[in-house]
Amino acid sequence: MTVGALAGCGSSSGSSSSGSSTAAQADTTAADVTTESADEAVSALTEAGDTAAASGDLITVGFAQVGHESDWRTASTNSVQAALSKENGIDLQFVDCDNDSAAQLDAVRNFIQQGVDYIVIDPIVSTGWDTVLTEAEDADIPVIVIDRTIDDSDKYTAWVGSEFTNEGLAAGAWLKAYAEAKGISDLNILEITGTTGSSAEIGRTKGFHQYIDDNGWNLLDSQTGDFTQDGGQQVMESYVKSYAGQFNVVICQNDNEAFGAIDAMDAAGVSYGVDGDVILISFDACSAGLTDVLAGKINADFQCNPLQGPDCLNLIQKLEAGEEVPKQTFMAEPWYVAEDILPNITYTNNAGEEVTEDLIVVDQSIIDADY
Ligand code: GYE
Repeated sequence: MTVGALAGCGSSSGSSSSGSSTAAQADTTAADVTTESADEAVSALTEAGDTAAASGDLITVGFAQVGHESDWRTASTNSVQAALSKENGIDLQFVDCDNDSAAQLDAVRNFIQQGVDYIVIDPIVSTGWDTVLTEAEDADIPVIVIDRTIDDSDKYTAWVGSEFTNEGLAAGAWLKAYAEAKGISDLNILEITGTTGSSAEIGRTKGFHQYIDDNGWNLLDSQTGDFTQDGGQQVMESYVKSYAGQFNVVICQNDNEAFGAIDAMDAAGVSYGVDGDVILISFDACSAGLTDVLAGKINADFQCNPLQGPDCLNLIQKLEAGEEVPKQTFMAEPWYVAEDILPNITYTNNAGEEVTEDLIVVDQSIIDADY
């Protein structure tokens, strides 16, 4: 790719043409180099030229990732890193924000300062974004949001992710139908939520609570496990003490929390899953989660697809080509269950449409193909 093409690539995306500015920067660096011998001068110039060529050929992307709190997150990071690769023409800067919202804002500001071509954000929390997104807009850097949503600003180019409220609604619809099929009339529920203020937590809670409210189910308690195994275990350890013998449903907002809850229930001698006293519900459906579904430990697992890397690449390529991109892209996600009792569930989704969706009984081939 030539510098001319690079300038084109910058302008077609509406971003600053950082490809050519990188080359210009390298020239300056080369000109500024002070060396003691002609050989050193030549080698310094060559190095600077190589650097310009190497980075100038690539589209620069900064990715501010949530952290590394779960299996889901690992799959998400791997997917983005595999798609936004040098082979695909992208120089990716990856920042793990370790679930720290302030660090995530800093990472994005740092990308803006560097003048990257694109910024990808998986927002830890859904609010507090308008100022930094305005800064990115002023710098002409398109922002692609993946997975979790930004709810207090529309100053981003595109978002790709999941409809979290539908995940919660589907969990509620499944629990209602499952309890009816099993002849269970009283539902006493303990909830372990995800990171407070994340759109994944907000949507799953909203959807599931609609079923709690509409059906008069008893929500004994709801506390955050921060989407981690440790968090899930700690909350469940306190639940088994405070609510011993009083609960028959545990809903964890991700698989890692469910693994922690399983350890705590095992230690307390509480039986759960297909043959147990407690119905265990989870979200994510990562391969370790589905392994527990197959083993009958988790009754139902509502998938949230973390493989957004290819969509992200596709969006960048379209923007590079000057094409319009959709503001929102939703991932397709199936619902997984342990028992072959209900073929499907019907519910009114977050868009107000009545939908009937299949329930898939997990087998080993599904786990092998999973992330
Ligand atoms: O469910 C959880 C992760 O944002 C959808 O974050 C994602 C959630 C996912 O840590 O495992």
